[in-house]
Amino acid sequence: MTIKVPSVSRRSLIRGLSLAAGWAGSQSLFVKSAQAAAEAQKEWTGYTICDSCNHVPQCGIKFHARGNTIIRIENWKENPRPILCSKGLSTLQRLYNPNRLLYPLKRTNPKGAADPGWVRITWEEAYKTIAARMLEIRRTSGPNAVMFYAGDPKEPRPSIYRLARYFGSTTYGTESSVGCRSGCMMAEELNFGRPNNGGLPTPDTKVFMIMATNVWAQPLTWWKAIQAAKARGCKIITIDSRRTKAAEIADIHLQPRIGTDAALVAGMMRVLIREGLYDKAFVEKWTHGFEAYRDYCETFTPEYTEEITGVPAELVVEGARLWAQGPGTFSLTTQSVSHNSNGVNNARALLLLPIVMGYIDIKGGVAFPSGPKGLAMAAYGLHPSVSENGWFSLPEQKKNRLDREELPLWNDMKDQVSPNNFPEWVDSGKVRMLCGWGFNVNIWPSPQVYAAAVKKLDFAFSADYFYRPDSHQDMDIILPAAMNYERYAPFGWYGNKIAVRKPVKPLGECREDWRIAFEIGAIVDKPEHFFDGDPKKACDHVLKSMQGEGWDAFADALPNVSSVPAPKPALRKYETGGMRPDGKPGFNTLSGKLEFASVRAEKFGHPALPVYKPMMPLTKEFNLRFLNGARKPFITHSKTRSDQPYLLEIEDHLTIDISPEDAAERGIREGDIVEIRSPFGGPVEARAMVSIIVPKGLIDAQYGWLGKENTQPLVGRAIRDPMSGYPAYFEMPVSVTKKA
Ligand SMILES: Nc1nc2c(c(=O)[nH]1)N[C@H]1C(S)=C(S)[C@@H](COP(=O)(O)OP(=O)(O)OC[C@H]3O[C@@H](n4cnc5c(=O)[nH]c(N)nc54)[C@H](O)[C@@H]3O)O[C@H]1N2
Ligand SMILES: Nc1nc2c(c(=O)[nH]1)N[C@H]1C(S)=C(S)[C@@H](COP(=O)(O)OP(=O)(O)OC[C@H]3O[C@@H](n4cnc5c(=O)[nH]c(N)nc54)[C@H](O)[C@@H]3O)O[C@H]1N2
Ligand code: SF4
Ligand SMILES: [Mo]
Repeated sequence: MTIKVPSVSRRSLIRGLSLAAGWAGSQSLFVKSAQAAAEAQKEWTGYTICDSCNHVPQCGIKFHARGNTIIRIENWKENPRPILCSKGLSTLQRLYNPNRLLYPLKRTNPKGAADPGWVRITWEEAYKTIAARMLEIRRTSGPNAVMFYAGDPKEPRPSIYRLARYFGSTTYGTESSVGCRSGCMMAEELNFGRPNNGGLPTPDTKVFMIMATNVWAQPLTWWKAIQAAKARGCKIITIDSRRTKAAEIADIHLQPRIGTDAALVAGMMRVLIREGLYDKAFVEKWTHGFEAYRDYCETFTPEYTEEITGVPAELVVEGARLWAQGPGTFSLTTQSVSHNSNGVNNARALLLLPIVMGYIDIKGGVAFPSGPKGLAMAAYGLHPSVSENGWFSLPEQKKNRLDREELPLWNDMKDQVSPNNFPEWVDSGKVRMLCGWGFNVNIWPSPQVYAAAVKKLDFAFSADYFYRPDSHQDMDIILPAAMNYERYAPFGWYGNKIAVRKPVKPLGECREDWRIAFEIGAIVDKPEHFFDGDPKKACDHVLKSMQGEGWDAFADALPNVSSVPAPKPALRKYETGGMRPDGKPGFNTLSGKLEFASVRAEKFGHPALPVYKPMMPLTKEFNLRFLNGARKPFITHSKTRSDQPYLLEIEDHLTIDISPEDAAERGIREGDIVEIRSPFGGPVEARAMVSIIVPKGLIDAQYGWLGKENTQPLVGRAIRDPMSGYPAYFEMPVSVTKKA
């Protein structure tokens, strides 16, 4: 890619100007430039939050700048998340990476050409072109033909929601609707009537269950809290298919084969019920469908459970008995459990364990906090006063949404479209334009199918930090996004604590994602709907709508983090109406109770109970299961490789873990280059690490490496969870052979 960027040095600019201005003019200019030089040397302290793992832990970053250049970063110790990990610490390398996108670009060669012929254009030209296409496509094909999409970046989302909403398109999807945490969140909503992925143990917690949550995917504060709980005597049960750090700290590690959690839970539930260990009174009063589930679990004797899950029969019993020594809480922050063809049900089954014990909204149990007004912002950076996402949930919007027929339950429950059939929508003319933020075809199985769809669109643009050939090659315009050090929006939030930023100015012509969305919105709709294009103004609006002080008061308090008002914590809110919007006792499910049998799932043709369903069978040739995407502490998806090259020094290849037995059987030794194949694709090349982190029969790897190390072509695109539409990233049977 060649991009022509005119460069004018500061000195030549000053020389040219002073010649033209004459002696008197140049003297005052001299004073001004001396001031500017002093300004450029002035040292100051700024604050921001990290977006390098985008898990919304938002660890705080304090930085020291000289002029507009950041020279050093450190932990922001007043921030509730005060410890930076390797990825966070290396974000300065990303900020000053010479490959960063700095200017808007447009293609000058036709789509499909080997060289798109990118040239620099002005923001004005970019916006005019984009807006004209949006309006034209809406006029000829309706608003839903313009698809809005945000990849992993969570921070731009409220502004994109708003843009799509005022433009009138319900074709708004994100990485969360492709395949992240929303599958588990669906399970939470089906069981509890609202999202709840558990929380950390409190001093009253006696047992903590880590459900398929990877320490390496969490901020360091998470791990420290678990170590502290362990030290004060809290028992730990870890349910993870691998022997992770979380497994090693556990009193009992239950290690089911991936995709078999529903069977493991059925086995444990049978023990809890038969031994009378569960909370009978709670179950009778506050739950729905218990008897049907109890009957279902009867088949799952400890021995049968072992047969399916691989968890020894005696551990199934011991695990259940330990869990009964509560109060207990859990952590299911995961994505893995929901990324197979029975994912939502596996997660639903796990979430029945706290329910059957009545560990719900009690001291030391599963907390259901009532946050500040508009708590929805806890979910992926939304705040309704910016996103106006309620509009997407109106029945008339849901009715016309493109996923209505394909995924009725998802359509009913979620306000984002499931974009996994985007290629089919392009082929049938339902989608003609893509407005993307952080759009990455490699999020999907068979990414080439998505890249081909981009090429077929009438028009596509994406805003990103970097130029990504796989995804951007056949787009029309690429926009440079400002990074976390350079933007105001959004602020960080931790319950009711709010951390605003003090940023540097963006490099080149980068702009904040919120600004880009608002400025486009102001052209295709009314400027007054878009905070005059100003992200800071929008943040101010959110803070005030939560009855907080405005932005400036929060900024003045830095480095301290300020709060917005929140209701007093209360327990057993289901007794007093605090769990339902109508204020009645009970839960916000269709039955009004916690559900063993889901009325809503059944209504849309799914089994009411979270039953076990076998995954794609292994074969003689493809005889290993592939856990395609376990997190490592120095890698985030496709991002951290060349963006933050310090991290490449830790590991510079796709690396699989393979058990000592499987390695020996295949003549593979540590460090060997191996080839992975599945019924759907390959070979994918990786380096082998022989490790007991995986049991026999399983290999794991990261996703996000490119070219011959890209693992996504190994995943069958058609294999999905029928409830969420999520791809089965963690299900594929594969073969592993040493490369000749
Ligand atoms: N096989 C397999 N596939 C998976 C997964 C897995 O475990 N295994 N995990 C799934 C999950 S949970 C997720 S979250 C997805 C993640 O998948 P993606 O959404 O593809 O995530 P990334 O690769 O992190 O980033 C996408 C792009 O966003 C850009 N970007 C980053 N931050 C910003 C920003 O603030 N603004 C803008 N404009 N651009 C930005 C990056 O430069 C990058 O090009 O992958 C999913 N796919
Ligand atoms: N370092 C780092 N941190 C990240 C990210 C990153 O890319 N890198 N990504 C962020 C994002 S977007 C997300 S969604 C989260 C994901 O966070 P997590 O879901 O916590 O992380 P994973 O490593 O995907 O999976 C968690 C654990 O589930 C186990 N597992 C897999 N399948 C099964 C199963 O079927 N049953 C059971 N019981 N266990 C299973 C795996 O062995 C793994 O240890 O991490 C976030 N944080
Ligand atoms: S855990 Fe690491 S990458 Fe994630 S926000 Fe914190 S410092 Fe950043
Ligand atoms: Mo994710």
